Amino acid sequence: MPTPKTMTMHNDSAVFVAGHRGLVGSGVVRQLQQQGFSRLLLRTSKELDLRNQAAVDNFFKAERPEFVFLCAAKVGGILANSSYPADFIYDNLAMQTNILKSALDHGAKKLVFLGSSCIYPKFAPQPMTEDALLTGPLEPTNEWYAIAKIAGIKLIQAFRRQYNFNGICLMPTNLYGPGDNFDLQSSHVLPALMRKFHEAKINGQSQVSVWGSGTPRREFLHVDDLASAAVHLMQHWDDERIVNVGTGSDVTIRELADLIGATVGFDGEIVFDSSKPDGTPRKLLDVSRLQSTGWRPSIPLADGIRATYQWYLEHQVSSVA
Ligand code: GFB
Repeated sequence: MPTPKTMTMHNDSAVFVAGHRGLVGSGVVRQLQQQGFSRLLLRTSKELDLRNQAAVDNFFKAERPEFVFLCAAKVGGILANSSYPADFIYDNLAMQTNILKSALDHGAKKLVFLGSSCIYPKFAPQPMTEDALLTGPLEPTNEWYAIAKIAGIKLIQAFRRQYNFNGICLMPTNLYGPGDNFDLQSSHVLPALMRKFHEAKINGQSQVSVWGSGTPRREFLHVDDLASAAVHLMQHWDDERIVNVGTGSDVTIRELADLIGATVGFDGEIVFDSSKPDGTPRKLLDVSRLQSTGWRPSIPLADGIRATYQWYLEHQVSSVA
């Protein structure tokens, strides 16, 4: 089987960042701009509905992106995932399939696909190596999203094998940072707690409710680190083997809550709401494959939380009721 040719992005390469308004896509755009890439192709979801195959195909036909970062995805926290299973499986399957097929048909040189650490089995040995994929049952709260992402990986591996298409798959851990979703129902834990603690401090509340038992462990990566890894791997990884992207260390939800509470300046009580799900007990990535490419994260969690809180303070007016 022939191996796809190594392809390097140049500053004037046409680069499509799908989902550039989201947490990940906006981080990738900032990273590309900082590194001097000047031909970025960007479309809002209003301008281009990625679930519409004909629209996606027309876009690729007209613009001929050479490199593609597939950051567009329907994402959300534990409650959103279990409340809207159809959106999480359908939207993700449709967007990624349309983009991949058009990238193949219109000669894109390389594509980076972003998956998620929730593709691994609920009780995978920790830290989770890439080989844990498809070795056991998934966490039920997010199996719809996980199945879509696993299908994306398999689609890319099949395109590589059958069509010599140069696509690579990165599996990021839980992400956070500027541009995150702070809606209390649909967000992930980190932005949700930041907003809850902030509003409790402003309103003089003595308690904040944190979902679940506080014992699950999660690994958090700042989106600017993820974006730097994605650009690095676009330039330096050419292999059908998937690559975990994380920090290699994790915290309990209780520790995270303490850290965010201290950063925000909330000095009341934290109460755990056991009527809400815990989800996977632990989700720590083994990052040896990533490290073997020479990449390391640079933003410690405490610094990242401080910077994200600063961003939240500057942008919260429109996001807080
Ligand atoms: O961030 P989160 O929703 O995602 O929840 P997952 C992580 C943990 O934080 C769970 C707890 O144990 C939650 O119960 N938690 C505590 C909270 N308070 C809150 C809160 O106010 N809001 C939220 N959202 N959680 C998602 C998956 O799983 O992670 C997705 O559903 C995706 O598929 C994403 O993989 C990265 O880590 O549990």
